[in-house]
Amino acid sequence: MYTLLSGLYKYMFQRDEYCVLILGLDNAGKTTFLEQTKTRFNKNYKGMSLSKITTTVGLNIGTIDVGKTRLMFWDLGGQEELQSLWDKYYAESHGVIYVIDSTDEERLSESKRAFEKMITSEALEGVPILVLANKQDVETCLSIPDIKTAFSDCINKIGKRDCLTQACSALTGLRTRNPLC
Ligand code: G3D
Repeated sequence: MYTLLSGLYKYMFQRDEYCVLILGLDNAGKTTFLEQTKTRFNKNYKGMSLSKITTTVGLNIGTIDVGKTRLMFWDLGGQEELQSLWDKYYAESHGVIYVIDSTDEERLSESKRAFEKMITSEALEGVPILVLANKQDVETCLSIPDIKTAFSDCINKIGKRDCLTQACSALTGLRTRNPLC
């Protein structure tokens, strides 16, 4: 009887939980994206003002529920010295959101190197990746084809996993769909 009731309880109330890493260089907009997501999906969430967010040092955590699924986001600091900590979280993750600052052409190759290191990690093999070309609200930003060119030599390292690139603005919530790979 207990087993039956506990099974019923689990069926009705237990959620599938997935852990999603938010990675990218510092200043790419990871925390802004996380706050925007929490504000949109959590009805009563009163987040901080998006324009007042400063770069992540350490780790920010956020949770949203979508139907019976719970997504736990881990927004990791992107400074060079913190990138070495990313792989400590790989084994736990079910997906990665990689955020690129589309306004920062100077650091695009640095972002590509960090991306390449991440996708070639064995612990992330097969884990789906969403690449966000962020800050598309800025008129002078790089386009998806520009970013695609800069990242072109990584594409064959993505393997068979699902990978999609999306142009967006974490600040405004703007979204346009531009599949890259
Ligand atoms: P990080 O967590 O990746 O380090 P943050 O990045 O979320 O802290 O964002 C870094 C800066 O970029 C912040 O500006 C933030 O407002 C800005 N930013 C984030 N996303 C967008 C976006 O989509 N569009 C624009 N225009 N700016 C964005 P400050 O001035 O506080 O450094």
